[in-house]
Amino acid sequence: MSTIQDWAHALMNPSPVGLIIAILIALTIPIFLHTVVFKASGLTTLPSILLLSPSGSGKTSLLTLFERGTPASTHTSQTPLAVECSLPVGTTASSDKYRSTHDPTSLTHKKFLLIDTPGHGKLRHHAQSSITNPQNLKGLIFLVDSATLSAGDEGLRQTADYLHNILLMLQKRSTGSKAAKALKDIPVLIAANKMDLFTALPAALVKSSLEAEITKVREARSKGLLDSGIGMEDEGEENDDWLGEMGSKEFRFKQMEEFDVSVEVLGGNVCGEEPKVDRWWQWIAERL
Ligand SMILES: Nc1nc2c(ncn2[C@@H]2O[C@H](COP(=O)(O)OP(=O)(O)OP(=O)(O)O)[C@@H](O)[C@H]2O)c(=O)[nH]1
Ligand SMILES: [Mg+2]
Repeated sequence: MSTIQDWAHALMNPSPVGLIIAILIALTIPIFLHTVVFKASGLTTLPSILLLSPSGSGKTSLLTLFERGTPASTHTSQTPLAVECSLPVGTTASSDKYRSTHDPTSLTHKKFLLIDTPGHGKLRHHAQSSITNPQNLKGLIFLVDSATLSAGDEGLRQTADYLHNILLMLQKRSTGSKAAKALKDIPVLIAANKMDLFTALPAALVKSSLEAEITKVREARSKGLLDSGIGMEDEGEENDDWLGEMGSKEFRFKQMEEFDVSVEVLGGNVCGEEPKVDRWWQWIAERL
């Protein structure tokens, strides 16, 4: 009987050690929960948009325009570059769509990270590693120089080649492992740049010539694989490298929807008398 009473006394009496332990627990649990939950939700990094394209199509110019309001003169980039940008006045991020206009948070503009990558053939691994290890990646902007995309142009072939590889990477992500699938699908904007030049193709034509050229790239790739004997013994392997709908004659960007990759083509220009980039801003805003 007395032992029970002793226990009860010990429990009820304020002891300094018990007090300190209680205070420590009360203070550390919220901090611990905050770090664990916050890290897991990925909110520690800003939403980011990745810029990529062959060299000279205007990525760095676009980055400086978005950051400062005017495009600066540029040199061929050799390293990736990330800058913090905020949506311009008048565009609302889709995640803020239901906020009241009087909400003070809507006065501070939605921030995001714009990542420029080098377009040179030997430096494209930077862009590719950003896709395979995305950090809160919300979208991909593939910039093209609309003035170099006429039929038979070397620029068209190179652009289609790079775009084919990027789309294939995205397609493989969506058909790949469960972990890759759990990552959010990454939408693609094909920004048809340099519309100020009179030799530039209109956006609709940029789209159709890229589709036609990717059809050729896709065919050449699958022939190359067959000739080299890769994938002969294993049908499944070979099919993995076919972009878009299996067995389709012509490649269409629409075929990417099957893999949850949306592709949109919008025209604009970074340089020239007056930059025209509002539709690209709108596209970004809808993804944030
Ligand atoms: N006329 C015209 N020229 C442009 C436009 N956008 C970019 N340029 C020019 O295109 C050239 C190449 O631009 P960059 O921004 O350096 O190209 P980049 O894509 O960063 O190239 P890399 O860094 O080599 O991958 C520059 O001389 C720009 O002035 C545009 O809308 N219209
Ligand atoms: Mg550059």
